Amino acid sequence: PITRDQKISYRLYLVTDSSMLPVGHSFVEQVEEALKGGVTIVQLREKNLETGEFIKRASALKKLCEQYNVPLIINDRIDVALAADADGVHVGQDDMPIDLARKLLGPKKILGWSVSKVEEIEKISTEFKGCLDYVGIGPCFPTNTKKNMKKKPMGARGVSKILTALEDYNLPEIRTVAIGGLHPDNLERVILQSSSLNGKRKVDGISVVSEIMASISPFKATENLLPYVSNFSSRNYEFATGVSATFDFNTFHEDLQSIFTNVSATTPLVQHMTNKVHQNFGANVTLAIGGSPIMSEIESEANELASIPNSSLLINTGSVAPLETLIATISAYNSHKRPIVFDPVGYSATSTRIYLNNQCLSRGQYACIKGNAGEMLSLAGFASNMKGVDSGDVSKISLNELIGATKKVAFLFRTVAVCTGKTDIIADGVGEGLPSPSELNFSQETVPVYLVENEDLPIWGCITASGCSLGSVITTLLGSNDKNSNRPIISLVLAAVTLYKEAGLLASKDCKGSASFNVGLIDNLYQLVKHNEPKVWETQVKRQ
Ligand code: TPS
Repeated sequence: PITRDQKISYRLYLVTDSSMLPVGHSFVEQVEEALKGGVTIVQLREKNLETGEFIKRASALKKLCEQYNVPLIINDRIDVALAADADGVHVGQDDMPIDLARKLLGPKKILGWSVSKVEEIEKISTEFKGCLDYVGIGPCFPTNTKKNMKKKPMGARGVSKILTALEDYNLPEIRTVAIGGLHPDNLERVILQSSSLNGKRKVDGISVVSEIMASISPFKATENLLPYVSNFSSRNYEFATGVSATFDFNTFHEDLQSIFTNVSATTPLVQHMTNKVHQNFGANVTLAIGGSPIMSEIESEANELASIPNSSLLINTGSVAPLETLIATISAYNSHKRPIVFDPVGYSATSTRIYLNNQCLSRGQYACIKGNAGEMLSLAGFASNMKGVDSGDVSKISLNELIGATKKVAFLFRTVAVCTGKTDIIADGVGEGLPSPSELNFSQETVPVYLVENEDLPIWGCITASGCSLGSVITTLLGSNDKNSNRPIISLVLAAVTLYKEAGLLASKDCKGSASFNVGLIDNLYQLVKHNEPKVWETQVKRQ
């Protein structure tokens, strides 16, 4: 038998459900195909079988799993597990307490628990100390598999919270799998984003039900999942932007000129889903720097737009588009590996906005997330008193605190986070700027940070959509990227922020007031790109 002291692989954990088999498929054959395809651990989950039938099925499955040297876990029923001599038991929050389960199960069998809260991890370190082998963390996403699901989907951010708690409570022995609504279209970002804040812990595997049990070709479905879980250590970002590059800050300034040349050469198609105040200004800003703006909130054309070479997407949640349209568009750009910039307008101003923004955040991978100080602080989970969609009273917040929040957002969402303000803070949570792309050296603390600064210009606050339009500039530059130019996201974001701040500085010098500043901003963006001499710009990027 397989015992808990052996090294168990949780890489690809199949949880069964006999109610979702395709017509004509037998339960045992379905599981055997999955075993052949490469699942590393199996859980028999039966909610409606009589005890006798349950034991029969468990015994049959035990024999089968043995042939593949894969452990068999029984859901909930310790008696069934003992009767069939299965290798372990998985219990949910409403099932038997963990210490009791361990007592009944004896010292050798594997014991797992479904968790979703930090308090549950605390219990593992106190009253349940030494009892458990692994936890199933979820649900990540909505799922139809579990009836009457009481818990809300937690997204990768929730998984990261649990992984961070396992580090905080010093539980290195507990293994982890993520579960709930996991499918090939979201696995890469879930695996990339799920990480403890100290960077030491990723999930050990993922667990699925419907992806395999409801498949007409369970062997293929399993085989298809394996590559996602077999390279946990990579920080490869190619799936989100189609490019893969490393960043060298020492040569960044020399590259600036060709970054802007490449924008004109590629004329990126920049889809804006943005608020009405920004639409016209954003379109003009995009045109001024050589992009081609399209204001579209039509779900049925998202896929076509995303498939156009050098397309990119700006989502500004001041947009009036329905959530389903936003999510469908996000999915389209993610699946075409085209970059998305996310601007969570007024992130925590109302519960409606928190919900909308969190839904968007958990349903996509973003190349860049841009916000003002208030937005960045609330995204990072630090308290912030947001007033409407303005940046609230952040005057008492120090630059260091803002840098901390920006690093956290960058790391949590594995994105390039931009916090706008007097000093713009850019944090590279993709870690393209690190000399050695070793996953284990990468944590919230080691996220590289860059600062862009020129004069303090209060006039920025006197025009509408100035922050939103930085989003347009970043998105345009990201759109210019493709396999041919293959630039790191961070270099394009830094170039965009520098250009925009420089244009603002020049516009402020010869404006009469906010209206001519507005016009001057567009004029200067146009001139700066046309003359393309970044060497003479006053605005500078520093590495922190
Ligand atoms: C290892 N659980 C949470 S979500 C879900 C289940 C069964 C359904 C996912 O289905 N962790 C482990 N085993 C469990 N039984 C649970 C958690 C509970 P789908 O992949 O079809 O979305």
